[in-house]
Amino acid sequence: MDHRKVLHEQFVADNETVDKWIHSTCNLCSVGCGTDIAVKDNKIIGIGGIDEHPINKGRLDPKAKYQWIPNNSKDRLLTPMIRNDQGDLEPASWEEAMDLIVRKAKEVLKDKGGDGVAIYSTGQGFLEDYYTIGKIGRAGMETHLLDANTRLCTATTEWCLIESFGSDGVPTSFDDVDEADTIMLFGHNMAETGTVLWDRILRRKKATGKPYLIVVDPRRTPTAKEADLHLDLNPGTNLALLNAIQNKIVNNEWIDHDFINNHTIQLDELKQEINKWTIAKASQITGLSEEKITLAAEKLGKTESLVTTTLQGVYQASDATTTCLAINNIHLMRGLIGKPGCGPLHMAGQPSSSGNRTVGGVGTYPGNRNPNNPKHIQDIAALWNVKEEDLEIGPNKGIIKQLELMEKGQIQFFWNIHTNPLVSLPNQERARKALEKPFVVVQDPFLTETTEVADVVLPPAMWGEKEGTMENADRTINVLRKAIEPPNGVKTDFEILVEFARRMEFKDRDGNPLIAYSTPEEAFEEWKKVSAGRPCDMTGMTYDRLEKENGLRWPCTADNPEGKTRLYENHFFNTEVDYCQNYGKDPYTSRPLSREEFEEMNPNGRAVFKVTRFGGPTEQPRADYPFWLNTGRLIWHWHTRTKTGRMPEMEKEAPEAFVEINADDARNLAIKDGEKVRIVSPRGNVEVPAKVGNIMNKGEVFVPFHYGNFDGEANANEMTMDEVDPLSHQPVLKHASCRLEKIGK
Ligand SMILES: Nc1nc2c(c(=O)[nH]1)N[C@H]1C(S)=C(S)[C@@H](COP(=O)(O)OP(=O)(O)OC[C@H]3O[C@@H](n4cnc5c(=O)[nH]c(N)nc54)[C@H](O)[C@@H]3O)O[C@H]1N2
Ligand SMILES: Nc1nc2c(c(=O)[nH]1)N[C@H]1C(S)=C(S)[C@@H](COP(=O)(O)OP(=O)(O)OC[C@H]3O[C@@H](n4cnc5c(=O)[nH]c(N)nc54)[C@H](O)[C@@H]3O)O[C@H]1N2
Ligand SMILES: [Mo]
Repeated sequence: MDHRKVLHEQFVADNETVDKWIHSTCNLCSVGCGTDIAVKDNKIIGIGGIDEHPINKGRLDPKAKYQWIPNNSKDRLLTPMIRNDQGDLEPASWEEAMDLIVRKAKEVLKDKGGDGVAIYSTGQGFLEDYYTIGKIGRAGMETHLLDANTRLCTATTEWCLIESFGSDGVPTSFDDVDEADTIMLFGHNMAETGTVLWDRILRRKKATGKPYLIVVDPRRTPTAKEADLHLDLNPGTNLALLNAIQNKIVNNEWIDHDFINNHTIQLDELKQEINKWTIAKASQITGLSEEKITLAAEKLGKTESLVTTTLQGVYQASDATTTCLAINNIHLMRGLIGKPGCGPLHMAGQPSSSGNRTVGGVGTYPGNRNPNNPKHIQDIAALWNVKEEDLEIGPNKGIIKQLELMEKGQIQFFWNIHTNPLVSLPNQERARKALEKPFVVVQDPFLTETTEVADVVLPPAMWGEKEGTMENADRTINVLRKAIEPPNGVKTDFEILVEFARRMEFKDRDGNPLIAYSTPEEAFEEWKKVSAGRPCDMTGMTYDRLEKENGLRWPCTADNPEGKTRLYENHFFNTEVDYCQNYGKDPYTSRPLSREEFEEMNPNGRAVFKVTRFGGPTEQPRADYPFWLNTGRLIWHWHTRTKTGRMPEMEKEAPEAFVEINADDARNLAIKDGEKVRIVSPRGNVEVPAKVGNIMNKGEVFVPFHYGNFDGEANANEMTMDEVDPLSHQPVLKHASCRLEKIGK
């Protein structure tokens, strides 16, 4: 396997002949590139980009080319494990493992009811898995404690879309990036985290000069280097910048009065807030020059078409949801939404995190339904043939809240599916202690930091070995066919969930099994009925169409069989009182608004300007901790590296953690390039080599968060903060304070 060749975007092990190519989708990142998997003798031997796939037109990300290597890894788990009395994990049969899990779940349910059990899943699985999790979670275990790593990822996307437009679902699609005159990438390092989409933008820019690119990021990232205008603002000051920009646009009358009058409400309320935001005030807070802010406001105020992307520099920052609301406001005041090349493109990160939100495995309710609207709950009860009172309806509890409930001894059964929280959660020491308390099931193909606290480990089949669908960041549903049979000893996530439901004897109101389907395709067919009439309607899709037509965007119905490139083309939003996904929350206290309050606001199909009051980061650099700590991604690695850490080609590029420091700071602290330093935050510390240069501004450092799963590695999350955004409950992973200590060599 050492010598491989790249043929255009096909990538096959050397000297191998391919028996067959199987239709699939890349499982790294939310772009959702169509891929074919090369198979020989029931082994994956390579991958190729699908030329006709509209999203990637054959292109592949560097990591994607190796994503089948971990499947063949020698250290894959091929049998369940149970922790024995000595505290060690030891191999067990599926029968023993499932039996123990079911016994424990029943015990906790009997003792604590649904408040005692939680499922923490993922944005990297299949829609059919998520739908099953939602159904057995709500109607089987009657718990409201459903969450996923999407809480760390794109919970903010969901909330900002609900607040402004009435429901989740990104208004734009990737097709719009091909038409926009201006693209603003806000806290989004697309060159490293969405390489194929980035390539699409850069090719057009090189050929036509368009789009004008604005990049907002405190670091000089590879993305920022291509920008026409790079705004390297102070960390955590996104909203200060956007408030001044909103003010400038409104006061210069660069606004679309007809659109505002006919299709929006509450601009006057917004004006009262943003009127305070002069360019000078924003300049003082953001550290950007007045000229730069003015230029940005002019560009955004005058461009005829605009796509704005947001990602972790917004979602994992303070004022996360409100910052996105400000971006929605700018699109609304300019009327730049629901038309070609226009609209906010609030990104997803993981390959199917949007899908989990859509079908309700993650604390949402299936089909963008409103937990506070009894009619919607009646709908779900009727569709599932369960009693309304048996559907657990409770306030959404994010993972940080769940940690608190573990600390208190309330959550006693915690099922962790397809995520590695003991690397990826903030404030690791707290997370570790909390996760040591309940009975923990971990479903993962490898031993990880999280399996260290597991009572039972279940080994799942991996990508390429199972069938299902995924929803990418622009509402495209792709189908992934099973390329090979999984290795002996593992089961698919879907099979495990269905088996659990059977053993738990979950029933509908007629005494029939709650989960009546047994294949992913049957689950998809059932889900389609649940989606009918809702924003995410998928009744027009079939697995066959998804394969033949290389993905379809929702909504996709009999009337509209090709799916929708963009939402709200008629400028009618999902804010009717009985259609909307939520009545929204008070932005400062996060108190849910009542139906009466929503009716009083009376949006009735119009979009809502939300007031965007700046709060700023709570933990700020100070004497003991004078630096900003920023964390994030490298092009070479995927999250906690359980996959890319097993790809020699990627490991070679970035084998260990490091800290990026500004050259002036390094000189002041007498730290040389490559020298080891200790980074200390109020919560923990790590020791890593320094990378000295000009990527960072003075007073700011950056540590990639990909390390910590393998022995002796430095985990950035020992230092990060578990404070959350009040609306989306997403943790502020991008900003904490720290100091640097020179330790030499
Ligand atoms: N190579 C690779 N690609 C990936 C992934 C991966 O692990 N590796 N993961 C996928 C997933 S799940 C996700 S969520 C996405 C994430 O994709 P991105 O959000 O693009 O990646 P990050 O590096 O987390 O953060 C983006 C930028 O936010 C900036 N930032 C920090 N603070 C601020 C601030 O206050 N304001 C602004 N405007 N910017 C700030 C950081 O400097 C950083 O460059 O990537 C997806 N793609
Ligand atoms: N400091 C800091 N922390 C962060 C971030 C940051 O920017 N900074 N970003 C956050 C974000 S946006 C994200 S998305 C998270 C990601 O964090 P995680 O979700 O914890 O990271 P992954 O490494 O993707 O974990 C996926 C796990 O699923 C396993 N797995 C692989 N395939 C399968 C399968 O088919 N079935 C099952 N059951 N398991 C499988 C893998 O081995 C791995 O252990 O990290 C978050 N944490
Ligand atoms: Mo993410």
